[in-house]
Amino acid sequence: MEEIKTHYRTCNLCEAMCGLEIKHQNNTIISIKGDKKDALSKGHICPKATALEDLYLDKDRLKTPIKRTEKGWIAISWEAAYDEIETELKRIQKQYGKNAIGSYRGNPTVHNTGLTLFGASFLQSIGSNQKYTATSVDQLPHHFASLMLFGHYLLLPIPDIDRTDFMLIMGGNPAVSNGSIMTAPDFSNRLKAIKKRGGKVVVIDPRFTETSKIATTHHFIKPGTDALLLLSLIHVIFKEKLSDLGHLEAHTNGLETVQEIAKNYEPQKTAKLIGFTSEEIEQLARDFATSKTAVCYGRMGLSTQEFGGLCQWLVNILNCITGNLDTEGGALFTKPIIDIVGISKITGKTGSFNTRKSRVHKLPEFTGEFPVSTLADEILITGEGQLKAMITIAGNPVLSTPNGKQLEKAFESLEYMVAIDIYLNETTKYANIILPTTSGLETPLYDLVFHQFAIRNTAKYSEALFEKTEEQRHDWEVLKELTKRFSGKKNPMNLEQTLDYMLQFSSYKEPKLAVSTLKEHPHGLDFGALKSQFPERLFTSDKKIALAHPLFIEDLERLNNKLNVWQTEQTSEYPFSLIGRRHLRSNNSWMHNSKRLVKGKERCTLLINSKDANALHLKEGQIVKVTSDVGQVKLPIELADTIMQGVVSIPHGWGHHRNGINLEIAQQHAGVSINDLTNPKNIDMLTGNADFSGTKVKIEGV
Ligand SMILES: Nc1nc2c(c(=O)[nH]1)N[C@H]1C(S)=C(S)[C@@H](COP(=O)(O)OP(=O)(O)OC[C@H]3O[C@@H](n4cnc5c(=O)[nH]c(N)nc54)[C@H](O)[C@@H]3O)O[C@H]1N2
Ligand SMILES: Nc1nc2c(c(=O)[nH]1)N[C@H]1C(S)=C(S)[C@@H](COP(=O)(O)OP(=O)(O)OC[C@H]3O[C@@H](n4cnc5c(=O)[nH]c(N)nc54)[C@H](O)[C@@H]3O)O[C@H]1N2
Ligand code: SF4
Ligand SMILES: [Mo]
Repeated sequence: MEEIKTHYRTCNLCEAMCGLEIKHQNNTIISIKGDKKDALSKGHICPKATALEDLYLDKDRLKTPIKRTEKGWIAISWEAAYDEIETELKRIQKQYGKNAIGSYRGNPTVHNTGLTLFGASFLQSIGSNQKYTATSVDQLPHHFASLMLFGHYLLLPIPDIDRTDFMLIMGGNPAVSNGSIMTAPDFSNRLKAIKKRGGKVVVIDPRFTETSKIATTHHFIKPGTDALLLLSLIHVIFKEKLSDLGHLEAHTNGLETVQEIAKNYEPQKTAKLIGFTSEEIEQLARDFATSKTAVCYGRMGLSTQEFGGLCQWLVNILNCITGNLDTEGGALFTKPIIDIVGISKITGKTGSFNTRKSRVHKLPEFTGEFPVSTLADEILITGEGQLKAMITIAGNPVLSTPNGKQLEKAFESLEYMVAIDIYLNETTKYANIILPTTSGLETPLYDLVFHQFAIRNTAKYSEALFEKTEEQRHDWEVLKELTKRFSGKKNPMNLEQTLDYMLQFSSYKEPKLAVSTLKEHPHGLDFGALKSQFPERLFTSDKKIALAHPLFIEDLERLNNKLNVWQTEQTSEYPFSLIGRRHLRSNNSWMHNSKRLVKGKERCTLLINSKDANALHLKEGQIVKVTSDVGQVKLPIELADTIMQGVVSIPHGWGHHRNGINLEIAQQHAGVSINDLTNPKNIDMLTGNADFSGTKVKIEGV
């Protein structure tokens, strides 16, 4: 019997980067607990951490390549898989051109070092400009706003939650999601600490969420109207002369323009449409602006709406004009040891917009990718430039992007498809070959992305806990081999060498940074709280913040037109607004195969206000039919007063009843997919991001 050993690593399931302490013996896990000495998380974990064991042991998780044949899926060797993929994709390139191969990269791409580091060069070797990612069903408006305002799409403001006196949370539920574009492990206690030091937390959300429960105040808001609320808050701040840019006074452009346009949004005009009173808006504006420090944080619910781009712009404006941008207690910018933003001084990759348009719907490119809402049409609609093959990497777009059913048809029609994924699921079942990679505890991890979004500058490298088996490959090994086959060039570096190479550019010199140094610090290294970095850190050519970028100003016309529509809104065939919700024991679509995470009360329910349910004569637990303009699902209802009247909610990532998948436990808890109702035509026309917060639906008892 081997002695019991302790392994320290970072959990890679969500953005919180919690440190784990794992006791193990003879390749068996004895316990997974929070690492109290972790530089960032100080012992916090959530229930998903222990599911890393389930992921490791999951019998359904793939270990060797599989190929779809007429007689079903068969295991094949790595060599045979690479050979076939090379032959088939090169055939397609020859016949239709390089742009006939599309790619979609999903959320775990940014949670796995190998996928983050080696994915881009693989796609470069394929040479297609048809790239898609989960960004355009998530945070694209954040990147868009940062590119326009600060000149770099990754220069994202992070709320300084540990020092702020006032936090305004719009469209985020970090008590459950554990924070996003705000790596803040143990968010709930950090929030409670704001209140303990005499500060306030205000949540604005169509649902009284788990975050609302621990906040000071919660306000309902009509889905999709946040841009109006933000404009009205800004209106009041200017009108009452509460604005003060502090140290950024001399480093902005366009302040007068913003001030001028805000004049049009007096609360008396907007309040009713938003679901507030004008007094409430005025009070909120005053509270925010007069607080010693304050920060507005707008997340998913603000990005995935019709005016997502305007929302994220206005969040920055609100912080900036109250002296809370780039300041302690406000929103700050990080400086991680591997500084992807800083490195762009060398690479020049600061982001791009609208350098070309998508073929079918003429949607703008953003930093090399097109909005995923247009993917199905790019495959289904014939013509020059049509997609004939797809590569998916760690993504499940059938469940996670609008109108999953249409995407299924599209995938079915492809000539060839490859999936780099660990499961045979709703998306990968359409692949000809699935290439599985090591996952979770079998992988080394340096969080390239989330150190960039964390509330403190820390650094940590985790070694793999378990050796991969003979048959398994790491994601970076798979990507390297494929890259070699398509580029003809061999990359001499492995994962650690690549990280070492990047660490040479670090601005931190003490201690001298290399993977070996990081290995000596298994609990991570702390480089302190975030600091003010403007104007030096700005990437705009004049080193000023472009407060009134013309793209935003022009887009206001769209909002104003909508304002008129809202003012005259008649009764509709689809009277309810459908929003999503997350659960602490779910992780998008792919963690439902863990028994300990899915057990208990059914979670994929339609949440409806009891008054609305009464009016429709619906009873708790009853099955209802939910219909939108693209589809229909049936599921049980759950009555609650925590959701605004006229709004209903279904969590995303479910719908495992589809044929041909191999996820035994998930199939027993199938649920339905909200994205069988969402419409890819609903997008934020400014940024191209999907707009699924507030999908119009009707509800009938069955
Ligand atoms: N209606 C609605 N739709 C939404 C959302 C919503 O709130 N409402 N949320 C959106 C958001 S924020 C996001 S990020 C997207 C997520 O959208 P996706 O990224 O498309 O979906 P995931 O469910 O994260 O799927 C992850 C895939 O990666 C695979 N995988 C997991 N770990 C690994 C690994 O280590 N290696 C490899 N190779 N593969 C792995 C899984 O098997 C799964 O197939 O969904 C979006 N869709
Ligand atoms: N447990 C768990 N954690 C996760 C994930 C998970 O699936 N499960 N997913 C991870 C991922 S990929 C991401 S991107 C993050 C997302 O992290 P968050 O942004 O915190 O995500 P949500 O919990 O979806 O919160 C969105 C909130 O917006 C509200 N909302 C909807 N429409 C509107 C609107 O029009 N206006 C306003 N003001 N609010 C609105 C919703 O009610 C919801 O409370 O979470 C990550 N963490
Ligand atoms: S909060 Fe996120 S990082 Fe922390 S243990 Fe849970 S899933 Fe892992
Ligand atoms: Mo996400």
